[in-house]
Amino acid sequence: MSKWWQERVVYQIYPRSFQDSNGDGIGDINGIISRLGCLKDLGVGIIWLSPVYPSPNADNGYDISDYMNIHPEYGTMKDMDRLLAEAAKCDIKIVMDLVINHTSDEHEWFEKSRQKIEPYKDYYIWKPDKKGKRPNNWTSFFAEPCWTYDEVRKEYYLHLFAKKQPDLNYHNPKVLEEVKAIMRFWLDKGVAGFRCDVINIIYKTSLEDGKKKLILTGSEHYLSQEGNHKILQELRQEVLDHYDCFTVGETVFVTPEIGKKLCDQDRRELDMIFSFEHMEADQWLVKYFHRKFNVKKFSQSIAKWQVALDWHANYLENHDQRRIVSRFSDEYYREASGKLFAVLLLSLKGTPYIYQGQEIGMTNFDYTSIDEVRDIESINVDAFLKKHHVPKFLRWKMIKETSRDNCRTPMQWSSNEHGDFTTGVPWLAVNKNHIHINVKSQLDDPQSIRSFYKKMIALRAKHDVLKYGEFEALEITHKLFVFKRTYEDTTFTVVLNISNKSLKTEYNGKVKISTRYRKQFDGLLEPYEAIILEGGKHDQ
Ligand code: TEU
Ligand code: CA
Repeated sequence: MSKWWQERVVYQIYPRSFQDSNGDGIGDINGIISRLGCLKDLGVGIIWLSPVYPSPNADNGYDISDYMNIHPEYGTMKDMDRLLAEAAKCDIKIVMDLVINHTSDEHEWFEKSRQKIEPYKDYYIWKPDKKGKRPNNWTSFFAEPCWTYDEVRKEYYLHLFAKKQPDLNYHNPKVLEEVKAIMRFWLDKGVAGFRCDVINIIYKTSLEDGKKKLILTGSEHYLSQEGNHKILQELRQEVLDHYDCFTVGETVFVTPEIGKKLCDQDRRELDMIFSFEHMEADQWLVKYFHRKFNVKKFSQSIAKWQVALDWHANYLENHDQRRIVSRFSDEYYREASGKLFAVLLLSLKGTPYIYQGQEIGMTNFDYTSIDEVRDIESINVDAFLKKHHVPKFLRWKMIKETSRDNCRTPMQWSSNEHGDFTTGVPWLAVNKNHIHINVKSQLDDPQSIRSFYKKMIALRAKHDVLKYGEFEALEITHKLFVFKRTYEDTTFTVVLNISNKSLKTEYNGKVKISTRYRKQFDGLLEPYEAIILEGGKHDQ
């Protein structure tokens, strides 16, 4: 039996950059409410809201100081309740971001923990120094040491991300009880589930030194540990099972084998996960070592995960990734590739996640210096490279290619000043190309990328084969990705030319949907052309 979260399309909102309603330059909840009609029109059925909780914003809300409240920058709890009610009227469900690996160092629990006030004393991972050195040799995700010495408690605390994001201690059962209370609080309000931030690293089995590695030394002690699986099972049984909701896990460094365990409907942990492998097709080891986008690697990893899991969380963009039309294509082919990626995303098996702005083909930022960047990860990396005497032009090249701010520039609603994102000064500059890339101009243009997304979303809604069909890769080359979806007696064959060259293929026939409005396909593909061929089970 299918579930509502398999039928619907998710739209991710990064609240800070979506729509400002009061002119302070920061997107907010009332801004979101004012745009619900637009999302409804697109065909969105679920919104995933990146964090809107009180936060000192060291990592834009992924450092939470109060889980059961709303940051005044974004509005009030009343506004949040209104958002839930208004969204429900549009038949849109809302999923919250659950960030429970760490809190902010300004959370009351941490303030008390550093003073050894019970019951908070062991809510975090504290260790004395090791003969004048840090407690172990682990390294963090954010290019800084992952232990920071606290002058109050006179001990080190662990943080796998920024130093303002201390990791919670899941060896203390009280911490999990707090998490359950937070989840129930939001579920009782009517949220439809959670996107669970870095959810496969919350349980640290030991704090021993790790094997020295180029990245994430120590990760063998916390990546997808048995204790982590147990926690997920407990949250499912004690909390989630009592509501009509779903969870999507952001799981880092997962393999298909671990992914299978996490999503296994008998083990009952998560409903689906985000994997990262397809996002690594333009890097060596880490994203800072950028290399030419490898279409074959990209398509192969998508195919691998499609086959491995019964249900997947499919995405091409989010608030941590760069824009696909700039990254996996050439902006010269923005229109064509924007539509091609819409075909890809919406014809894979699983729940599709669209990131704000993706539906109009927004591009990477147009900044020219690090001074315009706000992303803590970029700022830390720049400082790290500077310390190692990397020259400025090279540092900027690396940051420009990889910064998370590439996708955090404000939403481009119109060609007006600041794209109608705000009437004030935006917290992060709006891309100058909002003059020609914006929602308003695409709304009524049947040829626009947005209209194409709308059409693809409707097509997916109509055809079970796109949602539930078996996936089979037919051909993967350095330019071509062809796969087939089969459900009962229907097949859809998806033919994608992920290159700027014209290509001949052996696949041809009647076209169901095309990025070029073809009815019949003769086997010749234009640059970045995508088509879906409809056929019976025994065709091809
Ligand atoms: O991201 C986890 C994560 O793996 C990222 O830090 C990733 O390594 C990086 O963004 C790649 O550029 C989640 C959130 O999505 C991210 O925004 C947060 O900064 C992070 O967790 C900490 O909460
Ligand atoms: Ca505002």
